[in-house]
Amino acid sequence: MSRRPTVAEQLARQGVSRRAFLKFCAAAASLMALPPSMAPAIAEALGKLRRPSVIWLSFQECTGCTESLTRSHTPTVESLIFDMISLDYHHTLQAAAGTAAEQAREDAMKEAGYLVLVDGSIPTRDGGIYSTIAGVTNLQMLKDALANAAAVVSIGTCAAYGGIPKADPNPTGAKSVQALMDEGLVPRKPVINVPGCPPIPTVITGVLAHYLTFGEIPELDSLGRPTMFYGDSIHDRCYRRPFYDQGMFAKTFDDEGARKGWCLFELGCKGPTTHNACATTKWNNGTSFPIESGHGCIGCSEPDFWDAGSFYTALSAPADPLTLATSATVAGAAIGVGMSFVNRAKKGAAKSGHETATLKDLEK
Ligand code: FSX
Repeated sequence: MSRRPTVAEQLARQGVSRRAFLKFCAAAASLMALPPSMAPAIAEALGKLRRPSVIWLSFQECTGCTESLTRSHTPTVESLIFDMISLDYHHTLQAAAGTAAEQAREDAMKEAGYLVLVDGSIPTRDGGIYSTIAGVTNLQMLKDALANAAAVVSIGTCAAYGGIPKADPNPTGAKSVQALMDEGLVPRKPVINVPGCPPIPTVITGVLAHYLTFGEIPELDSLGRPTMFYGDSIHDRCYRRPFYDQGMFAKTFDDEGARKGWCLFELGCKGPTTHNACATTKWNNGTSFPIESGHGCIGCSEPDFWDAGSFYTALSAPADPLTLATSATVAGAAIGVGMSFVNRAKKGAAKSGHETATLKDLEK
């Protein structure tokens, strides 16, 4: 097998200048929440790195994760990152098809130490027959791919926690990658969960950049998510938070409060119990995120978000014990909820319903 080029060699072949590479490293440092002064060290590490082989397996999913990734604008950090790995197999993006594609996957697995990226959950009922590729069940394909893998990145909530395919009644017996390892159905390897339905493209590439640069799994939270991107709740970083703290809530999606950008908590926003980087990294090249577009967070980066009740029913309180135990800021948010209700009680304006009169009362 021919020697894989280093990242520096690969970029030079593509005409990427040293200056552009350093700029990229500064952006990568920022992505990984590191100071810009780390850029030269990142450049040195990445420059010497041989492009690792990556096998991307897509199982039971909607292709939203790949769609998300391809919604990047070139030239971007995302596209550069993908020049840094050897993406040897990806159902949607690969040029090869049929036997040639499957041969590429098998060839990539001959050299140990590759990275496996998985999107989609894995059906297990009836021997896993509900999703097959080239006649091979997803379960068997994952089992084979993990045998010589260095680590696996579960891209999207389906791969990380089962996601929508696992939602009640889960007809295919869908499971996450981690669940299969815990049950001994596939080889155990280090797992990084990058949930979101779909995940933010910058988060996917940021996690890959970290793994490539440091050669190790980043710090993870108790749900296997990198704390650099999932350490804060949406609520912690939400620009509408000052309204929440003052008890100023939109009551409908088109009332006066909604028009003024007030907090969407009472319209069902799951920001206080959801950990992700949407409020800081944002979407569409940093343009916006759902709350900025006027809709509450649906909590898509949390396990079982689809079965957790209506997206439009308010959380009674940020009561998730895990959240409360691990996030002092969210504990502060709980106090914020209490304060907001006290404020409203004081003002005698805590009427339920949809009329803007309540909002006017609040402003008295
Ligand atoms: Fe799941 Fe991804 Fe949601 Fe869709 O691959 S996380 S259904 S955006 O596509 O897996």
